[in-house]
Amino acid sequence: MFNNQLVSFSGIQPSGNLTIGNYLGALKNFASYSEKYKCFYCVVDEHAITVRQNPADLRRRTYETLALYLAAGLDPEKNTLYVQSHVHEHAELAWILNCFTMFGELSRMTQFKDKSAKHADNINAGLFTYPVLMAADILLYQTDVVPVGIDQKQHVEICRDIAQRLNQIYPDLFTVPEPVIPVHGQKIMSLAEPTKKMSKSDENVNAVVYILDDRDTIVRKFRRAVTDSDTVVRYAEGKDGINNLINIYSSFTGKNTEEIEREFDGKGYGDFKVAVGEVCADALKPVQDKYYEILSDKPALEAQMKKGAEEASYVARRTLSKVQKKLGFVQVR
Ligand code: ATP
Ligand code: LTN
Repeated sequence: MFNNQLVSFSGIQPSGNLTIGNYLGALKNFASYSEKYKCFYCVVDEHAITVRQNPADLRRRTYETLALYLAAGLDPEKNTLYVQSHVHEHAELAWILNCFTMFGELSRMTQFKDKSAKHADNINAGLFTYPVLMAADILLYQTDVVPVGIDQKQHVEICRDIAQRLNQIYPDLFTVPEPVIPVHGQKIMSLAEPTKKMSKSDENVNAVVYILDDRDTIVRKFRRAVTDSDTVVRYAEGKDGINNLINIYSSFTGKNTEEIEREFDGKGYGDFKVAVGEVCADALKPVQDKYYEILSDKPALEAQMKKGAEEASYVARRTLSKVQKKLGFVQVR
């Protein structure tokens, strides 16, 4: 809660071009909280450096990710939109939370295991304590709900464990947050290997549909999507490719599985793939148009970042100060 309002918090790493997985699993849902919640949406650049980043790319993507937040319909008057490294309280609270997080529990995080396998030459301490910084992000704002894709559920759960642990020692320190995971967009799979999550860091560009892909590219990628040898559009166990396309179609149109199966009754996979590509391209077009307009005005984006950081800092400072006081740090301000 913040000033008697429920709080929504989420973040996206500026670690690559955003995909329709990021859009359907997270970004698209952020705006739905704007009316009822106090919303904080952050570009988590400090999380991104747990994997090596080229500085020029990181800088450019930080602007681009913020521009996509705005283009996806997040009104900066109703939402606090900012960059994580602009609010130093995130890193400070993360240190404190590190001292209340166990080596064993961090060792069980599946994202750590996956990323360590993928970046075997750079298994750094930041990659290991990544969930602690994420817990700091969330807890600093006394967050009630965290809209994320299902891959982040385990991280929100460890954040809850950390909050509850501290609350037991220092009563009423933190709000314990809940993850909010969309039904159909919770895990969009790769178009080339539908048992794998669609990821912005995938090297195969044909496996991934980017939010900024043009119409022809989107339709072509869906046409080439890997499916099985069946022809009937039906959601069924083991049909990972077609299930993924049904989920994507459902997320973009709001139609449920039965409606979709009925709509494509008697039509083959080919027609369905083109239809998925078209609804995806239609839904992304307004976001893309707005994005290019926003990105063309860098000073305005920077002013936006500054305003967001000031708003976020105000709340973050209050929580950090409360934590420091309860822990026994001397405050002389
Ligand atoms: P990376 O490939 O760099 O690890 P990512 O594509 O997994 O990145 P993140 O920045 O880690 O993206 O995720 C931002 C948000 O998007 C998170 O809430 C995450 O759960 C969601 N998300 C990412 N990929 C998908 C996906 N394929 N389906 C649904 N949600 C997703
Ligand atoms: N870990 C997330 C990004 C992230 C986040 C957060 C999401 C960082 N801090 C706080 C929700 C709340 C990811 O990898 N997708």
